[in-house]
Amino acid sequence: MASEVAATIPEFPAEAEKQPHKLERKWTFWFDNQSKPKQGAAWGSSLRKGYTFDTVEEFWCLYDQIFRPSKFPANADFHLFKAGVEPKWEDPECANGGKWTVTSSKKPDLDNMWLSTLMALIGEQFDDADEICGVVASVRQKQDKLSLWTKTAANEAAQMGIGRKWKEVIDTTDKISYGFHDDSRRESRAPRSRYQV
Ligand code: MGP
Repeated sequence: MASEVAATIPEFPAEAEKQPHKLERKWTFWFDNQSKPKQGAAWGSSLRKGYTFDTVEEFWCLYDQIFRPSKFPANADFHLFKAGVEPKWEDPECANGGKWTVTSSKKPDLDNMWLSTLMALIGEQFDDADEICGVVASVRQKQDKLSLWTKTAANEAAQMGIGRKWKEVIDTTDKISYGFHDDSRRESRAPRSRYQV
């Protein structure tokens, strides 16, 4: 009898299966709370580097504990960038880049699109992963937005591929636009649309 029972009980997971699940690369969360801006403070003065992680388990722990945009008041920005890349135009990986942007007037949409994008990034679902810098969720009074930052704005084919894939990931059929950081730098307003998909 005892041996029959033993035969039906599944074996405990092997030691290797208990190891954390390693991601392809390291990622860093950043946070910028501008809800109470200091007068005259330079852009980026409230930008803070959060946690760097490289396992699936750490990702879920961080996501559950902290990084859910809708929990935050307006004028907060959340970022997930490749480790070593700062979410700034000044970073060498971003300097010649740009961003795809999607807007949302509903908080749950922002959270859903944010999570889908995070999973696609850490799961390396973009073919041209080298082109990706990271993603920014911007919580705003009127309209939230999500921006996917890429590296080589002038490479239209690469950006169009990424834009199409991102629309699948966030499950939208709305048109999305791509702007160059260079234009934002020069024009100091939302960049004009260079590509659409
Ligand atoms: P933004 O945050 O990219 O525009 O830049 P957005 O999100 O359309 O505007 P918001 O009001 O909804 O936040 C807004 C302004 O912030 C720019 O015009 C710059 O003055 C400054 N800024 C933004 N970024 C991402 C950078 C950056 O990377 N470097 C520097 N130096 N300034 C920046």
